[in-house]
Amino acid sequence: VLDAFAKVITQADARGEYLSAAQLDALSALVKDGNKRADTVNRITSNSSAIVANAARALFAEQPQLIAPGGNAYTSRRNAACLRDMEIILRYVTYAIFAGDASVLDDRCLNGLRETYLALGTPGASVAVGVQKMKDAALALVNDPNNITRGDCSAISSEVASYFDRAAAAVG
Ligand code: PEB
Repeated sequence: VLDAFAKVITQADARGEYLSAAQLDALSALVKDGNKRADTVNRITSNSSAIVANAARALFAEQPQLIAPGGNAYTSRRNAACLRDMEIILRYVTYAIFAGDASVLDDRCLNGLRETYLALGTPGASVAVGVQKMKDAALALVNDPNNITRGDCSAISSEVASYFDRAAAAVG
């Protein structure tokens, strides 16, 4: 598991080089905007149950075959497993946001997930739709107009979006 600092240091060390000016600038920007990152993680984390439940409800409304007899999320056991999976993915996305790096998401959540879903007969494309719905909810929180401090959240927004997109692409 790497964070944004460890990633850059690992890369520089592999070449036996000092950190470049561009790398130092990028890491300094990360520190400067650290409150946006922490606030983002805090907002998503404290709304995680609603994010997961709403995304799953919307997914099942759009794809009712999932919860109909024979569907992969049919029976309360499988329905619960589906909600649990969405919760796991969201949790790893929040770790990646805080770390500023996707490696924790890749290594501990997405690695092998496509194959797991193939083996289970779980439709990965549907999971990807659920992840996109969580993304929309998360971005709405990040860009909440009732921000305590109004500021430019475009960089953190696109970074947040990229982790959800990465999760969706890994299974979809
Ligand atoms: C991945 N999901 C399931 C299983 C595993 C995962 C390993 C099998 C074991 C179990 O049931 O617990 N586990 C999960 C994950 C990590 C992990 C992400 C990462 C660290 O350790 N079914 C649908 C929807 C979708 C869904 C599209 C959006 O129709 C999910 C939710 N996952 C789903 C379902 C099962 C499952 C298991 C329904 C149960 C399938 C079954 O038992 O037949």
